[in-house]
Amino acid sequence: MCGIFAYLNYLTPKSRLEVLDLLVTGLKRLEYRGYDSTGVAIDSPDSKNIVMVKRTGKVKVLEDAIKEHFSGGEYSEPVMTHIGIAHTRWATHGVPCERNSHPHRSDEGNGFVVVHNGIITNYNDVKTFLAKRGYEFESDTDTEVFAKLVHHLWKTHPTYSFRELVEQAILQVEGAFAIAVKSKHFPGECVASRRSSPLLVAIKTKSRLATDHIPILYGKVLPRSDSTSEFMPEEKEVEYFFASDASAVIEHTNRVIYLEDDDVAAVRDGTLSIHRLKKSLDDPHAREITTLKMEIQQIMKGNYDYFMQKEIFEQPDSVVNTMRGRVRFDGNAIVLGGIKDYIPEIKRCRRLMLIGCGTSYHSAVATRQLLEELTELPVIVELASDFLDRNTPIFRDDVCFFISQSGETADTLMALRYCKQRGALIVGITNTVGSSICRESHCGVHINAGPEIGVASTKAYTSQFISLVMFALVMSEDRLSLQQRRLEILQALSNLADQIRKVLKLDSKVQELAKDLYQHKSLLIMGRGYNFATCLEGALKVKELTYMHSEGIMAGELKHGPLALVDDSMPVLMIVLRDPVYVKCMNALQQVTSRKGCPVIICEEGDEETKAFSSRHLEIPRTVDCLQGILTVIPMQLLSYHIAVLRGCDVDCPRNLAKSVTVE
Ligand code: G6Q
Ligand code: GLU
Repeated sequence: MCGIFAYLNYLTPKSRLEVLDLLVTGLKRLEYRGYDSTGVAIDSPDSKNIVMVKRTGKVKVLEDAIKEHFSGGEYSEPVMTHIGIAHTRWATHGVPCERNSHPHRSDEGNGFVVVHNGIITNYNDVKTFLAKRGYEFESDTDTEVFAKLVHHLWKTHPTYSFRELVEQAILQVEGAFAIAVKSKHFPGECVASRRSSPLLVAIKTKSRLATDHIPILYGKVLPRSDSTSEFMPEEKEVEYFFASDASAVIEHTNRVIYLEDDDVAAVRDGTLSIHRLKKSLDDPHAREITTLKMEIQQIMKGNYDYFMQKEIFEQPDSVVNTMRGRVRFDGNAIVLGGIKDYIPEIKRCRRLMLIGCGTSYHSAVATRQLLEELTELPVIVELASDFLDRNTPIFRDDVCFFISQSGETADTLMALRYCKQRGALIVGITNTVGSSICRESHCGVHINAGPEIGVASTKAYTSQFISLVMFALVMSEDRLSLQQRRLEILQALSNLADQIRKVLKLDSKVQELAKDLYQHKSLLIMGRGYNFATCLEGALKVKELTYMHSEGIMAGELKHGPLALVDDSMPVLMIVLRDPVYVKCMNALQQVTSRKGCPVIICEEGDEETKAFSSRHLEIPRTVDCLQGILTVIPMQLLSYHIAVLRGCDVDCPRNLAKSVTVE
């Protein structure tokens, strides 16, 4: 949660207005990560001070404030070297308001200013320490202690470099953070670091970089003449961007370095160096400069009103991208390059554990039955937070899957580390190349759904679903008795994109349905078997986007309680498809209609018998039972989207939420 963006231009003249423009655009790209308040810090026109603007609300409010605040001509003068930092917040400590917005400062003179993503868990201790030394705090955040701690260290260690000050401060704080620090005492320099929250450095030069890695420095700083240990571009002019993720930098450069936990990246005199205080045996000697494959169009809305809408409609393509290069429909073969060397080990395991949060967890629920069928192994599905609360026993012969769109979710990452320490094999299923979960897994599958900006996950869900189906198919490729079943699934996968297109054509019908439902207080979504996950996921979408109460109900549980909710006014949606649990679903449907319930039925095309139970239905094409969940979830995504629009909710940025939840 929260987006950090910093921009440093070295010998590349830019006016402060241009810098502000860059900062605001960067924040807009990161807004999905948190959007309750924002702020920027740049140099004053005489470069002797730091000026900050902060606002409650979204980046647009900040943008307007900047236009108002910086109209003077002095801000249009080009500066050769400058560093600006910016933040879009998802509050964890202190309500969203200007006072709590980032950047936070060390003192009234703005000596050091900091933007932070994460939580400093020992902030109370640090605060008490600093308060005893005369520091007064002006916000309720944990972040402010960091700025003041750096200031305190600067006063007590006047010979320390900027990087050393930040390093010393980092040693004193606990918790999760990505930070970027700017100082008026160290003009033109920027220091950034991370622990458990994501951060990357992007490099822009005029000509192609001559190197593809930056060596890591350990311990105290080496003499400045040791240029081989630092990144010094061929030409002197260089621009650096620090950002929480790649979507904020891709329009400027595709050359990035993903920082690792406890890396400290410092830019001084246009030179970037990466330091670590301690060296451990498995540390690499250098950080790689990666070339991003993302295209700028991928993060633009195009003709759609909202990112979420665009992402729903991208699903015919995103599911194909997930299978691309992996599924060979002609030879019925599947290769998952990221895990193929581990398949023999996985086949020998005691059990498979699938761990995630929210929508990612639902993708595990959706595919559990197929995994049990095709792997013949016990499959355990866990919510990461609950899994950790229980200190669940984990063994060396367990294979643990960590499913996460962002690859940064704190609960999932903590669960990963817990299982890794206990010797389990770690498989990451993520959408974000270079994310923490990717890097910390032994092996994994990139779902390749493309950037997902809307906070409510849509295309990532269907791609996670398919990735797990592909894994089940790989695990069963040498099982003779399962070949017919595999062929049936492969055949269905090859038709999936067209069938999704067909389901998307229900859009206007779903919109009409949304008009019937949007003023209600509640919506129950019922189903079972392969479609239970759709009920959970549909209800989550409705809750997060529309702020209506919604519940996904296992139809088999109806008579054990939820049936009491049903009457002639309670909106109910029921998934009743022609699969092995059809008869049971029909029982549930009858239980609902005999309590005067008037459900909306999701059924198979042309299923007149089922349709006869209600006047409102959505028909979806027939597919193999284990893939139905992909087709049934799409009407739910559309429905929650349309209800949200009708209720005037912010579709891409629902209240109180953030795309990447990097705190526990
Ligand atoms: C749903 C949300 C949310 C998300 C979890 C886990 O619409 O996006 O439920 O799925 O917060 O996030 P990751 O998949 O990034 O770990
Ligand atoms: N803990 C900090 C705050 O509440 C940062 C939260 C964030 O990651 O946005 O301000």
